[in-house]
Amino acid sequence: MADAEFTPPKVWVFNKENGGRFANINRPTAGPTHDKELPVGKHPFQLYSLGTPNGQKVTIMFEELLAAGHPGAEYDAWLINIGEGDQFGSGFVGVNPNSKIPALMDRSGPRPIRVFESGAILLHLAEKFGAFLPDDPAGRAECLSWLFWQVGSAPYLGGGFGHFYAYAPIKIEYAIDRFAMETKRQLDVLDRRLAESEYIAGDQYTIADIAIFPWYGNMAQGTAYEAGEFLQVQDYKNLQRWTAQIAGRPGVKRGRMVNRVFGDPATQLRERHDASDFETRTQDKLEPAE
Ligand SMILES: N[C@@H](CCC(=O)N[C@@H](CS)C(=O)NCC(=O)O)C(=O)O
Repeated sequence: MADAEFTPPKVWVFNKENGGRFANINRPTAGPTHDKELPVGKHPFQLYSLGTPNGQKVTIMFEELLAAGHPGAEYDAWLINIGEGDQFGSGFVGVNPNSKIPALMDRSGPRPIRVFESGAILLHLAEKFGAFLPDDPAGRAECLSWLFWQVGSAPYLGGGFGHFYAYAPIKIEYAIDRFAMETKRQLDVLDRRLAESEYIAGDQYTIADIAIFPWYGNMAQGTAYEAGEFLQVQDYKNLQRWTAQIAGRPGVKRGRMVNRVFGDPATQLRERHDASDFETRTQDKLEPAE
């Protein structure tokens, strides 16, 4: 097999035409590629994002905060099209030097505060509103442990399993086996935890659930990378119970729609600038079918 015989050269060379699904946006350098200011709307929070699992964590958090009675959590959600390279515009890089969605400007105080990394954004908002983060030391430690578990684990699921199973230009048995095994191990970690407690961090719904659901709930529903059958996700009964429970929450249903650019047009609210947008500005209403 040609891959097994590959000998790395002395010095790695960037091959733009590697044939992978995201070859057009991947590059080995950071920093902006062009000047572009970011728009600013009327609300205290300005979110620059896209409805991928990492993006959904933050839109679910905002919708849950609003549903829980925190009107100060009103937000504008602007669309960042990562396929077109919007994440490399100078304004976006100013908010997130790592050029990845989601990125947040908190304009609720005297000076704007930038926050990047979805886990940091969830923690920032939880602390700001005193919501979805237990305040007793043991509950807080459990919640943060699972939050950081998610941030550290999901790259094996997405960048590892998802990339080699669904996006790589060639199917490499070694890579798919390695990351399928790790993904199943992670699903088992969650399944065992959810046999012990209703929610991830205990008996309360927290930012740990909000972080974990968009990745592992999508996986449990079989929608991520269309790998439900391959990974036999229905076997994880406690994870399935929790997934159905979280998916039914009104804030989660709304949060999953924001900045979404795929699927049923009625589920796509590409930009969100007002609570009423869910009724009036979904894609089926903006571009009705002929
Ligand atoms: N660790 C980051 C990961 C963010 C991330 O990987 N974002 C992806 C979309 S899900 C992205 O913006 N990719 C664009 C790129 O890599 O150029 C977080 O949790 O916020």
